Amino acid sequence: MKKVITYGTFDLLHVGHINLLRRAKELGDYLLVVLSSDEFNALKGKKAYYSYEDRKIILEAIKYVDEVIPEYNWEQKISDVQDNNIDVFVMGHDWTGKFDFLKDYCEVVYLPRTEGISTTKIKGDLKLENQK
Ligand code: C2G
Repeated sequence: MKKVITYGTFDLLHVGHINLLRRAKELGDYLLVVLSSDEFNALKGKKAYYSYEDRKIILEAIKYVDEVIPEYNWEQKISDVQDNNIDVFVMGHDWTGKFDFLKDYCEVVYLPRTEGISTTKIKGDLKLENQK
């Protein structure tokens, strides 16, 4: 069984996330999503709208996703790949090159991002909408 792993916050789920998850799953038979904890998001300077628990429930409902585990820090990726017998690591191409150190442990694939959508854009658009 070919196992794929990807990481992210996946807040305010949108079509960019779904495109990434669908294409990640297409690279294997099993997709493990490592979901940023609320504490780790604080480290990334992000505050998700939905809690970790809610973002996990939402991700687990997606047919491309087989398993969701927490991401607590930047350092856990090598052990995640080894402990879960991962064959392919996938991220959007905004991360190109950042995780090449994983090439010693698995295939590393950066996929094009979906243009025109992001959680930040959604929050910004809604803010403007509410100011009208
Ligand atoms: N993504 C995408 N297209 C978008 C928005 C996001 O392909 N329009 C991808 C990102 O490239 C990433 C995934 O969807 O691969 C999740 O995006 P975020 O939730 O923003 O994740 P991020 O904050 O980049 O966290 O350790 C790595 C970090 O946890 C990645």
